[in-house]
Amino acid sequence: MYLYYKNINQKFLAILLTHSLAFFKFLLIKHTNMNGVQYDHLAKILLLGNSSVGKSCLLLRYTENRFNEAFYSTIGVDFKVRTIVMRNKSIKMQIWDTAGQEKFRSITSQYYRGAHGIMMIFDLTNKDSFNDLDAWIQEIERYGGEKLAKVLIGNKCDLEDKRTITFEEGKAYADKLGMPYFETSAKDAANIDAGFVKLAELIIAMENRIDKKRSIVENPKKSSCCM
Ligand SMILES: Nc1nc2c(ncn2[C@@H]2O[C@H](COP(=O)(O)OP(=O)(O)O)[C@@H](O)[C@H]2O)c(=O)[nH]1
Ligand SMILES: [Mg+2]
Repeated sequence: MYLYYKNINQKFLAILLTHSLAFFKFLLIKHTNMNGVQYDHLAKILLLGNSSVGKSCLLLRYTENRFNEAFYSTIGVDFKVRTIVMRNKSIKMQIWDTAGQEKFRSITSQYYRGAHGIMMIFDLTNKDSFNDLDAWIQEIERYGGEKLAKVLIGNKCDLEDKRTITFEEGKAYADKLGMPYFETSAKDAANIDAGFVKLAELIIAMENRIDKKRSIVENPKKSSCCM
């Protein structure tokens, strides 16, 4: 009789152990990327803006701390990754550079799929790139919807004597659309981290808001109304 109970207990312990291991593995898979590095959030970020505003240079500076003097057209779709830690949470940023000719109408809706944030970039020395922002914003609203976090970047602030857009003009445009505004230089590595960190903060805040809304829909509070 004693042996019988001992066997049952062992079986129970074995089952418990197997299930615990499976649960642990599930947790690990959920928060682990393909290289085995853990992260708490994954954010798909798109760099948008006219050709030659400095998108590829900003990406290179932010992910590899390098700068390229030569202009080369991005061939195909390209993304780089950088993981940062904010308030004890790691955020893996998957940052996408636009493919080929960055004319706003040539970017397909496919590119926006699954995106969490947009870095909208213009060149402080090129008025056209600033004037085209309206068309870009329309495109983002059409394909990306309202759930996207956005920041506006005026790049090449090192070229102060060639500047054609003032800080006030850039800031007023961003304020009108409710976007944070940063002036950066990929060449001098100025203010780039601040722009990406702000975008990551907005993405997390937006995710938290969506999670909260979802939990309210899934667990609605019982009405206190009397019958
Ligand atoms: N002075 C200066 N030149 C920059 C800066 N960022 C990019 N460039 C130059 O602008 C050109 C276009 O940059 P690129 O990143 O290829 O533009 P993209 O078409 O938007 O990807 C290149 O010659 C870069 O060296 C910057 O912050 N300052
Ligand atoms: Mg490029």
